[in-house]
Amino acid sequence: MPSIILYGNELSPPSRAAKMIAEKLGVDVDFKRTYPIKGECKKPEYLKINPMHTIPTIIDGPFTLSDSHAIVAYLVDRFGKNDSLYPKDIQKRSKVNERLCFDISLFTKVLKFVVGPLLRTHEPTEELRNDCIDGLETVERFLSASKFIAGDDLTVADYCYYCTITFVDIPQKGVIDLKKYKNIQRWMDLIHKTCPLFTKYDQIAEKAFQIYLEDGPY
Ligand SMILES: N[C@@H](CCC(=O)N[C@@H](CS)C(=O)NCC(=O)O)C(=O)O
Repeated sequence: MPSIILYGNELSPPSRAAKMIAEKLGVDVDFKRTYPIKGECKKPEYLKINPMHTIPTIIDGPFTLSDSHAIVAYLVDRFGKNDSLYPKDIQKRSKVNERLCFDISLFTKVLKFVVGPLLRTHEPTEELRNDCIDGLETVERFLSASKFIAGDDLTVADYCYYCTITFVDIPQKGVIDLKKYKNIQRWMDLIHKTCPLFTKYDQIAEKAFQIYLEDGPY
């Protein structure tokens, strides 16, 4: 079984996406749990491997890579038995890339909305709430045209979006009612039926949040 080092944290949506794809591909992961809020990503030794001071980061032999979107694509190209999660067909792949790029903006909106309640420092403003809703409405439009995020097949984009969108509910369940997004709900049901890892990682995320509540910074 191939193996990589993965710096991440189960509470972090982009880290979960990278970990899920590695597990899906049967890659053996040496998981180095990393705590951004404790300042671990800004330590000189971490900045050497990831100058952007974010998790996730992977190390594959002499090669280091950061940003969950780059990582999930790399893992499929490097270890996938086929290209179904990240198609080689140039138009299909470009559509996946388009959707991965939007997830960066979606995650930023979601993070800004949840970070105050997560750190128990402040409530999100109406503007941050509206930005988050705007991101979800965009995803709702994507899913009105296709079964999955980047077309009619499950791809790496579904893993990234799933981790991002469920983060809306992790620190403040129901504050934005995800149930009213009918296409997102239909898609969530479908991906749970398509890949059991989604249910497994719901539990992993929930457990990480409980540990965070009990032990403080993640
Ligand atoms: N676009 C990046 C975002 C990663 C990100 O913002 N990770 C957060 C944790 S969820 C982090 O490491 N924050 C620490 C920091 O920015 O210093 C990705 O997808 O990997």
